[in-house]
Amino acid sequence: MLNVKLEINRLKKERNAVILAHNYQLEEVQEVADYVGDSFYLSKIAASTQQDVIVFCGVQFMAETAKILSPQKKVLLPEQDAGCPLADMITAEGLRELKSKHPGVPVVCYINSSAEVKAESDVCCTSANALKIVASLPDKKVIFVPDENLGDYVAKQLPDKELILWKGHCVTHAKVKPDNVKMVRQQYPQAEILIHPECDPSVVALADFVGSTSEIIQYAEQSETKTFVIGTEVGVICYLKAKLPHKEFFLLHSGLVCPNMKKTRLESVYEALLKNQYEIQVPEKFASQARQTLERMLEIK
Ligand code: CIZ
Repeated sequence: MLNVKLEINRLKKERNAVILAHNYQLEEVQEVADYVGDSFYLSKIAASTQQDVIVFCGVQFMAETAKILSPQKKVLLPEQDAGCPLADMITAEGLRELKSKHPGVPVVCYINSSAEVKAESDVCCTSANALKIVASLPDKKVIFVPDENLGDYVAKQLPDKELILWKGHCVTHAKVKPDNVKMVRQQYPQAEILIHPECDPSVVALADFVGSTSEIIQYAEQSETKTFVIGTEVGVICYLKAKLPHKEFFLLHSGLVCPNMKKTRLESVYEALLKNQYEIQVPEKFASQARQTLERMLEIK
């Protein structure tokens, strides 16, 4: 019988490939990856990797970002239809319309957006650096797209700024309600509750800590607490359990499972390497502008 993990490693060497996996990927995929992390970390790896091929285990906008930053590399997305409903909630045309109502106001786009939307924006951000990116702009008014919840969180942390928000949201994080937080508080009174800013503001308001996946991981590593309830996609718990076996992790809501992230399996990674599929292409007319938007983010320290 074929040992898929061994075959992946063999093909990876043969193709001179690197495997990047997002924190939301299945455990079996995280295990074969060379790098596991959030999109900010993975985009930096994509921008600097020496390998010829990048297998991006994530969703379309992530693989697209890797291709924009490394245009000379072959970027493969193992599951062609692994999309992001949040990224699909805004179009470049919709953004142009919003910009026309606020001439001269800079646009910050969340990395969960298409190349075309990035091309229409001034600077990109992830949930790990959204505060820093918005704070770095000299302007008081900032257009922030497409995640309304993340934008609301940023606006509350930066009261001197006036954010114009787009009404988009992550359908997975939106499942969590304040009652879920109240219930786990009773069930695990000793636990700290760590919540992603893509959740509704009414949920975020009840958190002990609010942060991106990488910030949640770092917080759990550094905290003295032994029990945590995690309010983001379940893949983060797989990572935390493997990294911190002496601590306990519970999921805030059983629906925190991103169906698109879960499309990629070990077999998909194997097939991607074997058949060189599915290659990401970004039309140059968007790619060069989108690259500037991403590079501005990477330059902001
Ligand atoms: O930035 C990312 O990768 C996303 C989508 C979430 C997070 O908090 O890491």
